[in-house]
Amino acid sequence: MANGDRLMTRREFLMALGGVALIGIGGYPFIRNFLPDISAPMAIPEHPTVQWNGSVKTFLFNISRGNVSLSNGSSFDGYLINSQFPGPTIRVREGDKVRITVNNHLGQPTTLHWHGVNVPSPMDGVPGISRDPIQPGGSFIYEFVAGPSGTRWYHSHVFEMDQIPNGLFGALIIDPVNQNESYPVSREATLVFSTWGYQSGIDYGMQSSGGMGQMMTGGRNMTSSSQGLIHIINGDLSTALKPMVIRPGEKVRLRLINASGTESYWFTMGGSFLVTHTDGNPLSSPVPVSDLYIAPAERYDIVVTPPQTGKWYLRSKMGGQEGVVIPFVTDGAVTTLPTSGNSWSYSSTSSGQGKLGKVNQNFALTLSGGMMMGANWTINGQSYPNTAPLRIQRGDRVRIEMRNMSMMEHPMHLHGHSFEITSFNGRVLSRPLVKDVINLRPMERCTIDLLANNPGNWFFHCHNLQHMRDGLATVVEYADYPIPHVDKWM
Ligand SMILES: [Cu+2]
Repeated sequence: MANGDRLMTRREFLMALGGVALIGIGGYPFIRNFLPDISAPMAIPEHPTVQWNGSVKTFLFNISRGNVSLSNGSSFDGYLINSQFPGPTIRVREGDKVRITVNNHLGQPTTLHWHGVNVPSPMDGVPGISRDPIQPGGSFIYEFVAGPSGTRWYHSHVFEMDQIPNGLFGALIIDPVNQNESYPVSREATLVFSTWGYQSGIDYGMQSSGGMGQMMTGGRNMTSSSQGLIHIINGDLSTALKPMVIRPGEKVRLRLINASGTESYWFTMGGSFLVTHTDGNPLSSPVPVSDLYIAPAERYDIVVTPPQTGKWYLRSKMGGQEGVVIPFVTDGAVTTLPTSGNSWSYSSTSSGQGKLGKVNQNFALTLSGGMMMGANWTINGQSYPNTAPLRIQRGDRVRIEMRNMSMMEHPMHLHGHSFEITSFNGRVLSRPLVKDVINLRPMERCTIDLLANNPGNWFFHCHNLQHMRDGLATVVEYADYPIPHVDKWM
C-alpha cells in the first residue's frame, strides 16, 4: 500500500495496544497547528437544494414481505418494494419535486430515509428525530425537491438491522440541473452492493473489515470480510451478472453504492480508473487510482475504460469477498493502457498543506467503545440516546473534529447536509472533498466543516448498523427549530 494515511501506522498500532500510551495523545494536539484562515470559500452552497423547477415526479411504493430468490437457488424472506429486491431505482432531475407515496403493508412500522439528499427535516425518515414512522397498514407521502445532483440512495431507518439488508434500500440518481455532467461518458451503470445474513443475531462485528482482522496485522494487510455473509450486487449474486461489453477506449461511468450494513469493499480492476464523484458530488478534477476503498453508505462514481483485450473484472481484494466480481468484456483489441494511479484516499485531490477556514462553532467528538467495553459504542463517553446533541445556529459554519479511538472503522454519516472533509489525519486538505459519509479507520482523525443551511433535527451516526444500534450516534439540532426530537424509537 503506497497510501499511508488510509491505514494505521505501526506506531499508532502499538499505541493502541498499550492503553497507557493513549493518554499522551489525547486532547487533539493536532488541531493547535491550524490557525483559522480569514474566510476561505466553502464548496457548500448557501441553500440546501436548487429551486423547484415546476415539475413533479410521482412514485408509488408498496412495501410488503415476500420471498427473495437468488440465482443459486437459495432464498430468504425479504422486504420488498413493489415486489422488488432491492427497491426500484428512482431517477429524477435536480430541481424536480419528488413525491413518493409509501404504503406500509408490513406487520411493523417502517420509514424511508433519502440518503445524501438535502430534504426538509420532516421528510428525513428517522423516527424519534424527524417524525414518527409509518405504522402497519398506514401510508405517508414523502415530498422534497431533488438535490444536490449525483448518486444518492434510500433505505429504511427503523429496525435497520432487519429491514435494510432484507430489502428496504435502493438507488436514487439525481441528474444535474443543466444536464452538464462534469465528465461525459457514453454509458453508465449503477452497482448497488449489499450483504445478507444479519438476522442470525450473531455479533460478527469483530471479524468485520477494519476490525480484528486488520488489527492483528497492524493494518498492513488486506482485512478479512465477515464470515457467513452473502454478497449481493443489484439484488443477486455476482455470478448472475452478464458481462458488460465495452469498446476499447470507451468511457463508462459506474455508480458504486455500498448499501451493506457492515462491510467495506476494496475495488481494483487490473488497470487504473478515474474517481469522479464522492458521495455523488463532483471532484474539481478526476483522480486516476489503482484501487478504491468504499465503506458502508459511501458512494463513488468511477469512469472505467478497458484495461486489456478480452475478459476483465472489477473486483474486491478484501479477504472473504471473492464473490464480489463484476465481469466485463472488451469488444476489440486494447492498444493503449490507462495511466497509472495510486490508492484512493480522502487526501487524493489535495497537494501540499491547505488552510482551515474560520468557523462559528467547533465540536470535538471522540469515538470509542467495542473491545473490552462490551457492545456499547460511545461519542465522548456516552451512548445514544445519552450523547450530547450538537446544537448549531442557522447560517453558521460548523466544524466537527472527530477522532476514532476504537479498533474498528466507523463510517460517520450526517443527515440533511453534505460537508467538506477539511483535514484528515492531521493534514489540512487544500481541496476538501464534499461528502455525507466519512470513514474513520482505527486511530484516524479528521475535521469536517458544514454550513448550517437546512434547519431541523438531523441524525449523525455510524453507518455500520450494529454500531449505530449499539449507541454510536448523536443529533445535530438547530437552535431555532421548533420541534424537539424524542428518542423513543432507539
Ligand atoms: Cu461504527
